[in-house]
Amino acid sequence: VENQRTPLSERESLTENALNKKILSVMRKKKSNLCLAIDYTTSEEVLQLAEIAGPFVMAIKVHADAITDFSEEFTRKLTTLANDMDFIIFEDRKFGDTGNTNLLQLKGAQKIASWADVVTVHAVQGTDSIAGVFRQLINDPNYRLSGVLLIAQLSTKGSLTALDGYTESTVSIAEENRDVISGFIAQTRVSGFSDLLNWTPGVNLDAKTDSAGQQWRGVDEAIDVQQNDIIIVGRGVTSSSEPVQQLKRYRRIAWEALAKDDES
Ligand code: 5FU
Repeated sequence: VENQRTPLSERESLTENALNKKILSVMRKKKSNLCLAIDYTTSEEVLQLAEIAGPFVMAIKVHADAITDFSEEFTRKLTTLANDMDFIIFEDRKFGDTGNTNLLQLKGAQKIASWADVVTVHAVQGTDSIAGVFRQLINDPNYRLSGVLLIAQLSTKGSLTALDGYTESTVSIAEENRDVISGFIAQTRVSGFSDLLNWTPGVNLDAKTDSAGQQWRGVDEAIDVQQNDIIIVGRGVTSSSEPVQQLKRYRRIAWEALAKDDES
């Protein structure tokens, strides 16, 4: 089958990309392919849940520009938690402009390149505005940033990423720049390269839509059928009155589904 997943135990040695080597090792150590999307609007709420979630997740995703009291103190605390609890910090900024502007924004008010391990980038602006600029920061030891996820498919209803050729063109950009681009945001597995990781949002075990464009499906669909590597879960956990129970639930179901590859 095209774009079939390689068992996790074989992936690390097949991977050159430094960020993905780290991610794969964290995943195996913590037995987790769960990334938690914490879309709370105050620093305190985000940090509180990050601390609780730390043991169960391999990554925590934030939207810095949704945090109303965002500050350097917040990112200092978040990076300390990430270092102590071994999770990846993922800023879902979705950069999508000229290379020069992308660079200004990465170093700008929020200093994203200084605290995020990985950021999302739209493919729409083309290779020259992506690869060189991000490579420059990723290779600079003064910045924490170590990888990029390209948006190959959005989870939203009616997304234009479904237009003919868009996803395929995105995948080509990634496959040709695998030192910088460590994977995709997608709904289904989009590349046959086993060193590119497929992260998938739009996962919820108890709801299908949010009436604002989001489309959710279950973990079996996302991991078994659509062959993704990592699930990104937001409100399935963050809107629950029992977040720890939900974290354990999503982590267990997603890990069991992924670990099946290594048994067969
Ligand atoms: F690129 C994408 C996408 O295609 N769909 C998404 O939902 C990103 N996301 C993010 O994942 C979105 O911005 C949220 O931060 C998160 C999903 O959270 P939810 O609460 O599970 O919908």
